[in-house]
Amino acid sequence: MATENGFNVAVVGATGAVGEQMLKTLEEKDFPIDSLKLLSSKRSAGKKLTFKGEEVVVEEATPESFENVQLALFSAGGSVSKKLAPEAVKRGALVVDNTSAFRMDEEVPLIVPEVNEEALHEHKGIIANPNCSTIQMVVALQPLRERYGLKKVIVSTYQAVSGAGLEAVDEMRQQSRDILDGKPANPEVLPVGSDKKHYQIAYNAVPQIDVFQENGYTFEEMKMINETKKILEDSSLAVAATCVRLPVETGHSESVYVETEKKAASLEEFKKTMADGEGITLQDDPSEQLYPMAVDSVGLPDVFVGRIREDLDQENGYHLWVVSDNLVKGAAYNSVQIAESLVKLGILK
Ligand code: NAP
Ligand code: 3JM
Repeated sequence: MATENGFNVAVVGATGAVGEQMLKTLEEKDFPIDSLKLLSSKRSAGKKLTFKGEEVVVEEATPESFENVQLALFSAGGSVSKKLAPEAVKRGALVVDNTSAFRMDEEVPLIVPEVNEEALHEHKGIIANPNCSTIQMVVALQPLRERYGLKKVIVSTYQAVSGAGLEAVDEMRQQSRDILDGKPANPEVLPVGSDKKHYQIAYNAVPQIDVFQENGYTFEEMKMINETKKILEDSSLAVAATCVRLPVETGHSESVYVETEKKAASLEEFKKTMADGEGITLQDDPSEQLYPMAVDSVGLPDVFVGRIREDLDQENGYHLWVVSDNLVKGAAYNSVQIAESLVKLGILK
């Protein structure tokens, strides 16, 4: 039961790149919290983090950590979620999971509140937060889907290094310094820590995010494809993705080609439809060189859309440039929005 003040909340992976944003978002949104547990691996247990001006000691995450917890926000990797999320649910907690562990599970709602908040009612204890690249794309697609209907989506991403965690950010910074100093790059983390080979990210573009699947797509690409169909509840929607890592610290950019069922009356109407979409900020004025850029998105919850053009050959074809902070709307902000929706809908009480 909630006390009169709020909820007993646990953040799993509190010392990570997403965890840091999670604490910031809970603070900024003033989410009602009665007690807060910050959990990590053994490595960071004992470390102190600050929440609303008070020090909180980080504890090692164990099944018992979730006794008396009502809301558990997980972002410590898929294997931690697979092991501990069921333990949290067993002890009565609602879990909002930021990993890919349960996203495609039929019993698990996959939620972007601007798009499918109502699906939260079908939860069985675990709610999944989609992949960062999927979230910003479906926020941009939602107003188009509502007004024109969607037929096909082809996306190429330009993804930031912070999406791969704090170690990857450190690696990019160190490599940049080393290369400028004329030293070798020495890659050890990217593109995927556990994969066979590692490649330089500084001054490079790497067309591999997450591990390769048998069909030649990477897991990140398949996450975008499958999650988009699930969130938009449209298995017949054609979706293709190519995911690329760039030496950008924060802010994912996406070039999105979309074919709609119905053609917009005019490009102006299409742009206004986009501008009126929930969570979207339109930045689109070629005469002023106005378009979204990763560096301008940092720390903000908006999905920025610009460079909107009609395709020159395909009727009902449009091109968009979609940018958002991958750790904010792409992860922490969306999770806390889900928590707020759970309260609003009377599911978390
Ligand atoms: P990160 O910076 O590497 O941080 C990893 C966090 O997980 C740290 O707090 C770490 O604690 C904790 N952790 C690692 N192993 C653990 C264990 N065995 N038990 C408990 N905690 C453990 O990574 P990140 O960028 O924050 O991402 C974390 C996870 O969030 C990712 O693996 C991914 O699944 C998910 N994620 C989702 C999105 C999204 O699109 N929604 C985006 C990015 C990440 P220590 O300090 O003790 O190491
Ligand atoms: C973003 O170690 C892991 O299982 C995490 C891999 C990962 C994921 C994932 O698959 O959960 C790193 C960065 C994600 C994600 O959001 O899909």
